[in-house]
Amino acid sequence: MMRMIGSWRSAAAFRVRIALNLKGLPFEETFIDLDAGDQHAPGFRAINPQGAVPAFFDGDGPALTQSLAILDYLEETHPEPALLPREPKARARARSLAQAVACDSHPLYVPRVRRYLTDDLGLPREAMQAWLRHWFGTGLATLEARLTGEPGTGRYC
Ligand SMILES: N[C@@H](CCC(=O)N[C@@H](CS)C(=O)NCC(=O)O)C(=O)O
Repeated sequence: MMRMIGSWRSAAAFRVRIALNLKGLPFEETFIDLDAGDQHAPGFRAINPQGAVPAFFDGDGPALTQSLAILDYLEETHPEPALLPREPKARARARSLAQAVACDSHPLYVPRVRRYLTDDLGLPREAMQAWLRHWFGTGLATLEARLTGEPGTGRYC
């Protein structure tokens, strides 16, 4: 049985949940509360020392972590229906779009970064929210520009 530890509003967990559903793979999901700090509990740190969701299990552990690595695992173990196009340049483009979000914009506004800005650097809440809006906004603007302008864009992303 496949199993995921996620969180209801986690973008990284959404990536894996969407892939599992697209591939029609049954799975169980348990949620932890990131606002309550469940990701720092010793029990969860033993599963993922990074203190981040998703943590994914296909049968026995240890858990697989990092959403894009989990997507690769699902693609390799359950190739159909494929998440990636077949043609190498189209595959590179799909990966580039995924990495633009998962590697460049999303890491800038995860809870641990937001908390560091307010609790460690003493930034007022409004300044932290301006940071959040800035990186969310530039990330989404890039994605939108690419999806609008690039010939490879299909119906869904
Ligand atoms: N690059 C990782 C990101 C994992 C991540 O940061 N997840 C967030 C939720 S979307 C999290 O658990 N954050 C906990 C924290 O920042 O304290 C992935 O794609 O799986």
